[in-house]
Amino acid sequence: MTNLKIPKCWKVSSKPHNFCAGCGYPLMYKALGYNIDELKIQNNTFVGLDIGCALLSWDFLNVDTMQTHHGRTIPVVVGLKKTKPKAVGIAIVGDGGGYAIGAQHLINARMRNEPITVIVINNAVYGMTGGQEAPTSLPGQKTSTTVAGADSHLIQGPRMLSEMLDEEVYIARTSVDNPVQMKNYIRKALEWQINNNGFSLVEVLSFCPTNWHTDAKETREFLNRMKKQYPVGEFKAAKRKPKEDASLE
Ligand SMILES: Cc1ncc(C[n+]2csc(CCOP(=O)(O)OP(=O)(O)O)c2C)c(N)n1
Repeated sequence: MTNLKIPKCWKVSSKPHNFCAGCGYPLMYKALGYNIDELKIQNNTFVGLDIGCALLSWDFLNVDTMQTHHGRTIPVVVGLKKTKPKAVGIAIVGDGGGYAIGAQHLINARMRNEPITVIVINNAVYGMTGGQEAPTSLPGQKTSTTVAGADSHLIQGPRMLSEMLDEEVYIARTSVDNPVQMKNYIRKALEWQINNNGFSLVEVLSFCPTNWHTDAKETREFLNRMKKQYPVGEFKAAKRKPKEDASLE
């Protein structure tokens, strides 16, 4: 029998999947699936899917999933985690859901150190609705709402969230063209939630050839352009000593 190297928690009956050809989401799911297998958390994991292309993956893995309005997945996963504190809660959102319409939820989940893992798929556009400008669109990027080129915000989610507080969290950025790093960072984020009962986030720079209107070579080049604006790496993994409160002296 052919040894298909797919994760054990992969839902075979839901394939072929619903994503566009060349999309990066399935690559992230492979990395997430291997980690769910290795950590043996398949029966104890729930995944919240934001509206956006994430919704296409409600049955991608054999785990419990739920779907919410655009931008609302993070508070729903926070709420579920409160009812099931021993479960592993994962919120999967696009860059629009995480950094625009749902930004308040992301900021407050991080401020409160909610024990969930957020995976932000950053494809530099609003993918599901036809490639509109997102807060992550690159300078000059042509999108369906910026035909002359985006006047970009270049929102730096991981840096902003890591610098907000000294409190210990795990925050990293990776990209779908580096599967080993992607799997490693997602693993660390899940372990952080499980072992430290704290907040973790991995931003994944991802392909969207459908809305970028790119061929295979141009898709790789666009992702490399994204990496220049959005550096990959771990933003905050180490414990910092709390600052002394001068007012108490
Ligand atoms: C409350 C609400 N507002 C707007 C929409 C319309 N909507 C659906 S998906 C989407 C964009 C999603 O973009 P992003 O979060 O970047 O995810 P992607 O599709 O790129 O993965 C929008 C605006 C909605 N479904 N719900």
